[in-house]
Amino acid sequence: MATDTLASPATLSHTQTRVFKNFIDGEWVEATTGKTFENRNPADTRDLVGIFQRSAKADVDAAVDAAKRAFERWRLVPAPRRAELVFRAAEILIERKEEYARDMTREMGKVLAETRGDVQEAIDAGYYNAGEGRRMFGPTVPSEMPNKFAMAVRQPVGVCGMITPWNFPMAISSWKLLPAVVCGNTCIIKPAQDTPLSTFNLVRAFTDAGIPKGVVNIVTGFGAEVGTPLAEHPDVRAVSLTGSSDVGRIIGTIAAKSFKRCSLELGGKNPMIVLDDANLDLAIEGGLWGGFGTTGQRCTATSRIIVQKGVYQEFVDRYVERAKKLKVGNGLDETTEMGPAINEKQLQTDLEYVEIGRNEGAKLMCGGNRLDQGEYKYGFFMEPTVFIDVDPKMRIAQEEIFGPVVSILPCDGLEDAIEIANGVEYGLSSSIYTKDVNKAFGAIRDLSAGITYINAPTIGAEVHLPFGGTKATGNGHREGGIGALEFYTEWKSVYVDYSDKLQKAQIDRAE
Ligand code: UN1
Repeated sequence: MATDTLASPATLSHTQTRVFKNFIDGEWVEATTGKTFENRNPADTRDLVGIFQRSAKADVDAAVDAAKRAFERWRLVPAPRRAELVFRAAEILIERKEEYARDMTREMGKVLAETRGDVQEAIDAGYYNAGEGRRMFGPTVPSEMPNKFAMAVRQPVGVCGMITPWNFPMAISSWKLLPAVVCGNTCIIKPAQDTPLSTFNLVRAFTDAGIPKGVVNIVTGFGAEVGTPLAEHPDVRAVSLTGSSDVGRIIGTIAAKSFKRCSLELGGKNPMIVLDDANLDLAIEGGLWGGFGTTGQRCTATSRIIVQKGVYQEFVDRYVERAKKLKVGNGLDETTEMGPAINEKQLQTDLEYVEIGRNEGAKLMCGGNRLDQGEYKYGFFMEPTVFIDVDPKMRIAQEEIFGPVVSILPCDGLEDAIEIANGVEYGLSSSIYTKDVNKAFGAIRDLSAGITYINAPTIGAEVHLPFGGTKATGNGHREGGIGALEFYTEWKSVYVDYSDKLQKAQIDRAE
């Protein structure tokens, strides 16, 4: 496959700050607005990670135009060839894993072990989707009539718009881009304004692997200025968003008006149930990882822990003691266990929920404060926070906070726990700790969520299984594995009549 010549994605200004341009039609170009925005390290805002283009509708239009032209060529490249390119991009990511993980920790704050995992998730998605290039299975079925052949094949949808979040800036971009490209679509991606660099890095791997021009395009900027025109564009046939339920409502409504495919991956308020017979050591370990990993900024975060009364006190005592000891700091330090919030606004939201919880009468057992002295001075840090004796109706037990604030709720037993678990508007992930196989299977059946873990917390999805949720978590689509394939392809049913005569379906019935 021919490699397109590409200009450098970043240029050095006189201050040595890297300036990143949009990537449209195989060229790195400035936004038509002439405006830019800064990407700063949330652990230390003195650290300027890069300067990015503040784009507008005209930039989106240029990218869609390029993607539309590229689609006519790309859809004709055999899927196994398209997949080889994705495979090569994954191999490039392996070589650059450490560099890209460090870039990601700098731009979004989570600890290095986790940003390495984020890059690894894109690699996994690369390998999985590359394999899909030789599958893309469809049904071949018998026809009702003699001498007639019937099958259904997958065809690409066309130009796809992708709006991605800051919490998994490479992994979630890869969940969208990689299957879309293997299926023969062309793409415009608008990364979250807090974390555009990791998407650039992913696309760099693509360009270095030899992706033809126009197949993958990046337009950076803000939601209303880039995301909205992208979703509105009549030539964009599919829109995939991972973000908040509020933004999901806006994008879903826009897409519905022009009958676009639309995949929405939204909020969560994920419960972890701990029954009396659970391995408590394991449950405490899991609850800490699920609650405070990524500073609680996962849509799959374990934000509610529902504990049966027989072990409630012991669980609370031990969990809180451990939470207090978590090492908060800059994620580039290998000993740090929890990084900062992504930005000032998110930190303020987290702190507001602490106030809300207090006013609702939940018992604050640890944390609740901003950390702003010494090493924390220039970042958006907060203590790991645990509320106990939380009532299921309280706002801290109902609303997605997206921060290091965990609510612990007591329950009487499995039935009660499931009722509490299901009593929220979201349904992304869920989990139960028990040694009783009957109870585990009961929970698998009855928890209303797209994902259920047994004896593990609510985080840790693998790329080859469907990812998504029920209720307000989305609109029924799934990413990952077969789910992505469903979204990025259209079915075409094909009938081949080799009887040499007119056969009428439903009418000609040989007796
Ligand atoms: C998210 O929570 O926003 O399952 C995505 C996980 C990760 C992906 C999370 N593999 O926790």
